[in-house]
Amino acid sequence: MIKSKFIVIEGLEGAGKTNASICIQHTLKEYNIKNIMLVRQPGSTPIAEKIRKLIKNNFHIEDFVKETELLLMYAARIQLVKKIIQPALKKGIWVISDRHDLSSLAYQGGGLGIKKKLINQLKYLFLKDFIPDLTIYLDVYPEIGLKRASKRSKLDRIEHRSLNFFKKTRESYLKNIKLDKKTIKINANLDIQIVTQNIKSQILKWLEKKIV
Ligand code: Z5A
Repeated sequence: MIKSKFIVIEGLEGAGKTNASICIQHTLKEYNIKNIMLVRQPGSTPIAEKIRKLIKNNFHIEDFVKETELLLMYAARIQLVKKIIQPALKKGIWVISDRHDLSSLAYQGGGLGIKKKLINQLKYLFLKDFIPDLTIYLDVYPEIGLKRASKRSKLDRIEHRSLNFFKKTRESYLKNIKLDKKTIKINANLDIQIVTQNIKSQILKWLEKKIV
């Protein structure tokens, strides 16, 4: 038996996080891990879903100050971690999260220019050393990811930002994952079947290591 784990999927829009989440879930089930919960950030509690709507949809009320955007992301995250994720892990439930704090470092840090030190201080203040056991980072060129996302549905407030914003966001992801031994990078520009196969084999390798 492996103790329940917190697995995070990260990447730009259109990277294929939805597909990755299904793939990870199936791979865990093949391994006889059946107690699994899927969550998304921001969101997945009633309050966090309200914050999600506020962040994604309000183009026209007024511009968000970048620090306000960061604090709202953290408010939603703290609500989800304390109310849902940590209690689930304690009960032996595995949690797969579509995004976590690497998103704040990439979007509000890299994209909007808030200092990394400040974001890390905020994280430590409320979540201490609570970190994912594994992060799957799906690396996609913004041009490709945004094209996929725009085919799927109307773009939201953040998705309307410039290509340069998303280039800076990706650069920040790449810089930050270099420092993190618990992150696996997957080339998400490739055909969806190849990406899925690569995620599956990386998850299986990781699970093997957890058992030994
Ligand atoms: N945000 C933030 O700024 N700071 C934070 O701390 C957090 C979040 C936590 C959340 O919105 C927004 O909040 C997000 C970041 C910000 N905003 N932006 N921009 P969201 O959850 O709605 O947005 P998202 O996470 O970016 O979701 P997404 O666009 O749905 O991305 P995805 O889940 O990775 O994409 P997908 O639905 O899996 O795939 C999109 C389409 O591409 C779909 O039709 C797939 O079939 C297709 N696809 C996927 N992979 C492939 C490949 N390999 N080839 C071809 N087609 C593919």
